[in-house]
Amino acid sequence: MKYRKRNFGYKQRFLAFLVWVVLGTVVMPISLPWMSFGFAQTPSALVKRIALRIVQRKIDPASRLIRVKQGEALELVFQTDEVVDLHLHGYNRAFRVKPGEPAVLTLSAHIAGRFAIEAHRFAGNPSIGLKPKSNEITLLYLEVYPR
Ligand SMILES: [Cu+2]
Repeated sequence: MKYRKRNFGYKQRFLAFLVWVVLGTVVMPISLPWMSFGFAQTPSALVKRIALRIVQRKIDPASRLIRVKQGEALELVFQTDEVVDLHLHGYNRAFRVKPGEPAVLTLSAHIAGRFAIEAHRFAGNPSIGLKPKSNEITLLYLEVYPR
């Protein structure tokens, strides 16, 4: 009887070890990315992300007017074919965008109104026939509607 009991205990410990191995190698690696994905998804789902591409000193006509509601969280992702200094009026945000390096302007649209996003300086890009230029050019408008 004593021998049987000891044998049963060994089997139990072996089963517990198997469960531990299965949890560690299969269940946790599968569930952890899903858990973190869930946490990351909650705040980013509330952010309005808008891609904006500057080509030959212009924004695509369909994207020249951004309309949002006051209080909305925005991510304006700029791409460009030459180095350009941008300025969002009203919110007074100035930033530089370089080719091959998307620049993200994060913004909480708390001020209602119509605001120009201007290019203050283009650095030029000889490979596509662009000379440096320092005029202020309005590329697009951001319209923030009151709640
Ligand atoms: Cu400006």
